[in-house]
Amino acid sequence: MGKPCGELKGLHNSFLFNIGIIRQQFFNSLSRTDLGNYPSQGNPCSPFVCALSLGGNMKRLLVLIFALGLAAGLSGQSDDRAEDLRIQRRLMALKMEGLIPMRFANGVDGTPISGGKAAIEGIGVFETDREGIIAFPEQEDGFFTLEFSKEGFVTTEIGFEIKLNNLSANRFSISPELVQGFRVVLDWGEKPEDLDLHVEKQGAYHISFWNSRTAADGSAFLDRDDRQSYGPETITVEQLDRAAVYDIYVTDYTNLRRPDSRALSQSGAAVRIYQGSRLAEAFTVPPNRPGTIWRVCRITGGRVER
Ligand SMILES: [Ca+2]
Repeated sequence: MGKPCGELKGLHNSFLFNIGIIRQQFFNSLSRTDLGNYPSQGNPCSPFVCALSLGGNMKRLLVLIFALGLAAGLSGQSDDRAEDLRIQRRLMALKMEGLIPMRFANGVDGTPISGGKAAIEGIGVFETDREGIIAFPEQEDGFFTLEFSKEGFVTTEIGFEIKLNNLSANRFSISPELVQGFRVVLDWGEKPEDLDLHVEKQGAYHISFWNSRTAADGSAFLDRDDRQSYGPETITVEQLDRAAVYDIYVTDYTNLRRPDSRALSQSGAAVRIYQGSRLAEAFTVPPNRPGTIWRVCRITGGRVER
């Protein structure tokens, strides 16, 4: 979801494979079609120029200009973006009605959780609709806790702050239950667009979008990368090695070249660590600090260290 992709076909509907796709704005973003399917990178909402090289022969280079909605092959990504905008408009409409909306999503695939129960201390119990949304009346400023439950998901306690009827983050990702191991889920706000979650098992593997997406032995993997705000971005470690040390951190890819940026600190980022069928720990990014890396925590001896 949210990952731009599409198909390249020849005039007679034949699949075109082994074609290099080069985004002109990002010379390093080269991908190759696999049986006609191609992945793409970057912000899908801006028109872009891309070059296609046939079988690596640059003399037969074709240059195409894609604009959003004009290239049929890109309709998948525009659908995702349109859906996101539609949800944002719906949340805005609820706020105009004097309500405070919240969204709940599956931490592994980002889909909405419908029929979930959100019990908010002192306010009431609400059931998520088919878009995973609840809405409750405006409140005085303060700190609140809610307990989210649904069969098949880890019952999760979430603390949040309401300030001038706004939430620092209104989207929460909930982990499906695990049999063993642990799962790390990152949520954040609208800005920056691309945060990256990392889990590094010392001396063994480093899982993130930019490192390995799957450990060599298959015991840990990136379930989901998000590059269009909000998350979730999720890493599952299927086997918890109690003798190992795991470092968990978040980087701000959008502002990688601006080390003094405060965007990560202001992103409302939250990391939840689930073990088995329980929420082990929850962390929120420290406010008002410059930097593009947030060292969240370490897991040693099978326990999360704060
Ligand atoms: Ca990301």
